[in-house]
Amino acid sequence: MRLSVGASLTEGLTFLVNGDVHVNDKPVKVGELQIWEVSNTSLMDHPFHLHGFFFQVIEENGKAPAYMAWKDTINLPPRSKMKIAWMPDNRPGTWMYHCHIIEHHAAGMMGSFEVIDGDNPNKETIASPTHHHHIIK
Ligand SMILES: [Cu+2]
Repeated sequence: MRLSVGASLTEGLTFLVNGDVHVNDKPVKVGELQIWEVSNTSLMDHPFHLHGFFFQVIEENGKAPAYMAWKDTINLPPRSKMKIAWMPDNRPGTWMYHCHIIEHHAAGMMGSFEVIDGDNPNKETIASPTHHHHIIK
């Protein structure tokens, strides 16, 4: 996912996820490891916050982090990139992530996605990790 800041004639700055505001992201499946790449291409900090789940940063700007820890928020400094891993446990429904700066969140720097029930008979059984690219410009 790409967090970015755009210029808007009417509103000054807009705060974007993947070039858009209030994004509807792809669904994820219960029990399927998520590897997300979150990048900040803007010149300001954006603390990335995932609702309801804890993740581990597995890469910081292409390097292994100094230590592993469970987090639900990480700050993305200007022009930085993090790879995070997390596991959707069995709490299907609509979840969201957003910039933890309330003004950025309110201006649209957020996304929502469905966690799909693993026991649903319509579920596809795919074991490979899903890879989302999220860029913050
Ligand atoms: Cu922000």
